[in-house]
Amino acid sequence: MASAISNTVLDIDRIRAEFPILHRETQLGAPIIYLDSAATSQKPRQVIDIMSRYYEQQNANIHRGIHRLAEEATQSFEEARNKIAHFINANSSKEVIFTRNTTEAINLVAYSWGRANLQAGDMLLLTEMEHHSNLVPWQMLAAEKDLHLEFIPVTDEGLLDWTAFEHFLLREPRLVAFTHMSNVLGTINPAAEMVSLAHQAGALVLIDGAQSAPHLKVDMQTIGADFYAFSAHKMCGPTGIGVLYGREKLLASMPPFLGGGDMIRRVHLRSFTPNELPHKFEAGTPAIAEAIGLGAAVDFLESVGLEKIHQHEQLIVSYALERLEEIPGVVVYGPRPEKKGGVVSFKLDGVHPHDVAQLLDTVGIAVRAGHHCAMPLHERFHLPATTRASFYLYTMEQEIDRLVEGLYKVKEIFS
Ligand code: C6P
Repeated sequence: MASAISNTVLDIDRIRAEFPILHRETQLGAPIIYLDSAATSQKPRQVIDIMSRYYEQQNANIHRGIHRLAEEATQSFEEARNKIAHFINANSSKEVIFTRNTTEAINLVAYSWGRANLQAGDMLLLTEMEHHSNLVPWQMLAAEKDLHLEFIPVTDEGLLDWTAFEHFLLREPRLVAFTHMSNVLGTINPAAEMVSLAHQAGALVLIDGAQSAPHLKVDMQTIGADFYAFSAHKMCGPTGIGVLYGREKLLASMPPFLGGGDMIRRVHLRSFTPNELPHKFEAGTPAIAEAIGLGAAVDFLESVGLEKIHQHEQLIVSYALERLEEIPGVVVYGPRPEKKGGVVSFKLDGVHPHDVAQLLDTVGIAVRAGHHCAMPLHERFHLPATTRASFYLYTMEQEIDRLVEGLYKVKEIFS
């Protein structure tokens, strides 16, 4: 049963009823408290059901067969693409490329656009708050092509250093690549403003939307980025599928990433002609059931409303910060609630973050501990690791209360 804050914006009981796993009891005989949605979200019944229905009634390969099942499967797959194009307000479904996840989407840009367009000495501007997915592909490319990487620093408050950003833009980077929302600090970066400044400086912009697309209304026309990458599994959809949005003209000018079936129009023994967008970037049999599952996830999120989801998370994160800061010895990283999404990373003095997470697990609370695939950001704050609680549309304030009780227990054990 939910209480005041939880029901301010959303009908939380109705939402939670859609997620079977939230009713699974732990060894303690109570429902699990899942505070690890930044790692992966839980899935509503309509996503699980549509994927089972696909395998029970439609399963066939797509874009190949001319039999009824193949036609139906192709139609469902392409309908999912259309839903996603609508969800992010792309100009056309040709701008929606299915990948395995955010990581593969960013690698696609590094390999295809990066290899074809960058030359020795070119500069790429990243930030200190990037997930490894938006660092390592560029490091690999920089080593191969002798590129120059620069990083917008992060302030003590957990925001990007704007003066440094403007300063770096004067050096005319070819690409600015940044996360829309940090998976550690929760910082929501002012994406549209950053894109506008980067474009004025002549750079293209890639945004890592892994943590933003699930929680904020992301509109490609308003944000204006050239590339935007996200993963289904963090937005109520299945694992194994992600999206690269790219501006159509840009994608059309880029060489294919992987070679094989479906990405070609014609093949001869010594040559091939690539297919049209979006198929040019989708070699081999794709994750068909997963794309359909992502389509259902997008329907679900839209039925609740992204604005409402964000408002709910703001209330939950404000409450979480207020409660956590009451606990002596807890230090929380990242900006104030107005500038952040539903992610709270913290340390508890004298206790290793892994011990915190392990002890919380014994009382049925799932959080993540470690560097969260953002080692340079942890180095920036002189931290080997943090404990992270992350929230979603199904998170209730009572779960925050249980987290706080759990942390007091951890303190007791280590005192
Ligand atoms: N962050 C977390 O616990 P993939 O693995 O490709 O779906 O997403 C990668 C990724 C990229 N950017 C950001 C900002 C992310 O948060 C993630 C995934 C998870 O924080 C798993 S490490």
